[in-house]
Amino acid sequence: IGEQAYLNLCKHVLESGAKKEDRTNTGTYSAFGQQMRFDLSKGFPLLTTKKVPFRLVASELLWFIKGDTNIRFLVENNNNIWNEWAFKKWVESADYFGPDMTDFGNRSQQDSSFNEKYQEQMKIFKAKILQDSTFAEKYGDLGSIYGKQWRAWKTSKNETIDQLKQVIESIRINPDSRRHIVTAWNPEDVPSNMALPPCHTLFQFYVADGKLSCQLYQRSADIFLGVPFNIASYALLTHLIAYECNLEVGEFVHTFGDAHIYTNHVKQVNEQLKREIRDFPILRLKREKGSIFDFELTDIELLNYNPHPAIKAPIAV
Ligand code: UFP
Repeated sequence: IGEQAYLNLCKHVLESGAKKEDRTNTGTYSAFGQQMRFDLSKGFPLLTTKKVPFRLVASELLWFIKGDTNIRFLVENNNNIWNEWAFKKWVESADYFGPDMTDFGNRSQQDSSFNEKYQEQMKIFKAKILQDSTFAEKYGDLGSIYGKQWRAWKTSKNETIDQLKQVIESIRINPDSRRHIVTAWNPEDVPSNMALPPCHTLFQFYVADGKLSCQLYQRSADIFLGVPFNIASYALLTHLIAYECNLEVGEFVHTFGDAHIYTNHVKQVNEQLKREIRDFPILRLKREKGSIFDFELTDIELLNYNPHPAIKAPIAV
């Protein structure tokens, strides 16, 4: 339970995980079908054994909730976590005239002179996204990712389903229902219309004793870099949906398919395992009333977060 559950998962995968090759050719230690639980009434589960950038978690989640799939909103909020996916579309298009950017993810990590060129093109790309709305419409949009599936799932009759609004309605009207589900996994859109087939695949809400709990099924999990972020994101989502439904927060249950540690993260994980757990911070939603669909970043406040320093690691692309 709590942060110890995360550290235990790390230990378990390092000690007993299967050595497995993967799409990115990095290699992983992997375990299938794991679970962690966080009692949200006992603090907000932002890991303390290393610093996790909450601001990025919050702005990405608000972006999903708005149903936005264009990186412009994120870039405006100085959140660059989705830039590479949009950048890829641009550098592979006929509108791009800069130096060759093939395989930029790997090359920028291995070749410093290429990395300079890449950083320069990325800077140009970001500036165009911010300044040129036609360009942003064309190259900033990531297609059928989370925001789209949550808020405007496309049906075979060419209508849309707002899963998030529907699940909020169903929690309010029929809290005991066992059907409070939102799915991001749309077989029709995987993989051709998607930058990345959704990692956080499906989530379900549950109400008991006036408390809202949430369980996420994450099909694939980069335990060191992705998971700390994913825990915080779904914990925040649970808080926001609870606020919207006038409920207290219960538990966040995080269930995994392939939970893996990349071989080039092992050193970092071992360093983190040596650190002592501190108290979780407190989340405060500053709005007295209103809807989460109008929330802004400034409405979300995190108090008493005193983590150990961040630990850097290469991201697998
Ligand atoms: N990944 C996460 N969490 C996320 C996200 C990605 O852990 O929110 F978007 C990791 C999991 C995996 C990789 O290491 O990204 C996705 O690769 P694949 O599609 O091959 O599972």
